[in-house]
Amino acid sequence: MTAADLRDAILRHLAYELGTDPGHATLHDWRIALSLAVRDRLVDRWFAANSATRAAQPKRVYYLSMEFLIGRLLEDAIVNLRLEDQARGALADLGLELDAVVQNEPDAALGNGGLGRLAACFMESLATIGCPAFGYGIRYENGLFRQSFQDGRQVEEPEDWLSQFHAWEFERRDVSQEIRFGGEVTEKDGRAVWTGAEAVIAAAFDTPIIGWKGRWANTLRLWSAQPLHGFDLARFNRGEYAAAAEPEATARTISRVLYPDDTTGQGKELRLKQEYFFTAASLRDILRRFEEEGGALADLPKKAAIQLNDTHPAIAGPELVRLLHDERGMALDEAIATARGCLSYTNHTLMPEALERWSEDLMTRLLPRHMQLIERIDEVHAAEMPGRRVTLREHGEVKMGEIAFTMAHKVNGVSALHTDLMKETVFAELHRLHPDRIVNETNGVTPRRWVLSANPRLSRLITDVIGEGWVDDLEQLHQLEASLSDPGFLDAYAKAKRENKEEFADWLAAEQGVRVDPEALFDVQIKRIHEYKRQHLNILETVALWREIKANPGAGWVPRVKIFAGKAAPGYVFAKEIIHLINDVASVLNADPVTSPYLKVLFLPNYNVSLAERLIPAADLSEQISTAGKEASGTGNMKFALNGAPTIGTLDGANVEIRERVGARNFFLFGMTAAEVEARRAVPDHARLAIQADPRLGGALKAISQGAFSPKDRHRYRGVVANLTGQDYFLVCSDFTAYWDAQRRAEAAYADPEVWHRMAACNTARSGWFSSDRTIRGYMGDIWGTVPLVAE
Ligand code: NBG
Repeated sequence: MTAADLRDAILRHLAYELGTDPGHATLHDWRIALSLAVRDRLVDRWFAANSATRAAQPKRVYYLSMEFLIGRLLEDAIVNLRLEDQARGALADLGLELDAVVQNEPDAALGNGGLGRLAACFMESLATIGCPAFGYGIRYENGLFRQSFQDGRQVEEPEDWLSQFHAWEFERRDVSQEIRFGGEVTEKDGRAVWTGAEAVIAAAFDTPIIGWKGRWANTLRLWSAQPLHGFDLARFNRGEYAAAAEPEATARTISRVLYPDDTTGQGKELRLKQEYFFTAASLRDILRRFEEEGGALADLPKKAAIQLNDTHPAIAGPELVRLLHDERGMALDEAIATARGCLSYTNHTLMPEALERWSEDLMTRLLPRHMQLIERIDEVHAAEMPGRRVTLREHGEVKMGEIAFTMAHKVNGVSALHTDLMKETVFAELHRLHPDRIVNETNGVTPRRWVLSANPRLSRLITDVIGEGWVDDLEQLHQLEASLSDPGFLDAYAKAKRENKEEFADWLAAEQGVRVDPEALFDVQIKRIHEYKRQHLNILETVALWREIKANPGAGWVPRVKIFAGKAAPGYVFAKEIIHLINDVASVLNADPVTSPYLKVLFLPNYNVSLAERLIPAADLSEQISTAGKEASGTGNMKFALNGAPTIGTLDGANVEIRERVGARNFFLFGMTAAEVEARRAVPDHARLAIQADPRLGGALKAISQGAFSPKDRHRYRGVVANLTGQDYFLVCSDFTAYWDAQRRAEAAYADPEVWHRMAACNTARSGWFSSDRTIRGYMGDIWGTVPLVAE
């Protein structure tokens, strides 16, 4: 396809799909027209992959996930179809710039954090590798909330990404499932019959996901909840308009928002309904496909690898048993074994409170048959494993982590450390019973999005030096090793980073009205706000540094911009206070004429994939400072390393593996290990001891508690300070001094450009292992037993 062909296709779509002529087209219209023109090419590849799959009838992968944080899709499609030059040329002919058009697309906010972004990277890698796969999830109308700040406080607004035409999905009116809740279980001819009382329709919307060079494409199928019967005409005619629309409103609630506040009973019920809704619809879809291909039910595990992304779809175990046993008459033991042969489960957190538990009351009310089956599965498991202590229910609650584990043939952690800790902590007893079940698959990220398209300057440089094979064989980055002592290469590397920083600074000035100096060290912490991730450790160090600079402004400080971004869960009060504190500190510091040339603080609102793509290539220093043992893996850490931002971090999650690979000299390590954390917690008064030992920490806490950053409301941070000086469960105080020292080491390195750029380039050259292609190959070999196909 030439640029002229693409231009003609754009004009055709503009006229015949949008009904607009070029004289009246807005940026939005051009973006849709371009998307449709690119989509045409993508659909051809999609059909080719689908027909190859139909012909081969291979084992397919089904990735069930509550989140798919896919972000923008147009650029991905253009890059993977290698249409970049054509798109630039076509748009130039039309007087437009590709970047502006691409950035007009809203992010698909169908996820929250690492778990959802991992699912998106996996979908792209599956397509690049040519592994036949479906992603299954929910088509949230409003996704995750949109974040803004009011007087420094987080405000949540509904995300309306679907209010615009979404060019990448196809509604499948012929594919839908009826999903039921509640009701009762009766018996007929010795079989349980569940008659659900409430019903909704799960309607399918398909998005093609294209791999590198368009070699393969898979489907992301998202379910939307719709009412069984449209609206109630009789009530409408009686003038009860709102009541007439009620069934529709109630049904739509299920696919409205991601993670509705579940601190209330209603919120919990809605969440469980969402989980069952998409899991049940997906399993039926999988069985339908299998049955159409005419296999014997016992062979299901040969044809379907169903991956549960965290516990959200854990109800898949009991549901699949129900579909096989109740609805298809397979013996219970066999149904359990067959389901287990298909299912595998990824654990993404060791935080016990994050492993889902549902009250038996709620389960019995919403899913009465599943509750019975969970009891039966528990009995069967107990019979298989004499002497077992673990149960699937406890204290009136159903334990979804244990159900997922028991019903899976493989369970994986997402980094080496996390997998070891899983064996020792949350799943110790289950691991003892099933010593071969837990495996590790360290996370990865797709280099197409996170290097090639996010960082074109660096990508060009890499390709100039080693050719473009690295794009789908990221270990080839090792070939850069030979250039690490070449001053010409390091200069070019530094120049690319410098230009990325300038571009980011320009964007900041234009979009946020903030000026930063691209010479300064860009120190970046972007991720969900959580106490274990310790954004408050970072801001405490910032306050301490500010006080030092103020006391001694002429001491040759290395200018630094601290950049934060991230959302706090709407019900997580403490996380919201951390956001407020960072914003308050920023107001004071940025207005301080003495210190602001050396130290600025920014909290960018509404963190999303697009912001990460903009910021990571411009970052100098990557903040990965969680309390050791708490961050399962991290994937942002990998993106920073690949893009040449060394890590300041603890020995947690995948940081451990990053440090092993990039080399200890190219990583600013600090803090306690997971084992030391446990020991430290046992020391009475650990926070007070740490504060006494480090006057900088004491001074920073005092400034905050005396209202230095909240002069009109001096006690605003009393709670935060009390937490830190009291229990300090996440050991912010105990790690403070080590963190402070590591920051000074980072500064000293940054002050010597030669040292710094070499260190940064080492991070790029040695991070090739963190490709999600490598991760997916691991799942294919260790868990799924699937092989790639080739499309004609
Ligand atoms: C997150 C972990 C991260 C990890 C991602 C992807 C959840 C529940 N877990 O450390 O916190 O990188 O999962 O595995 O979102």
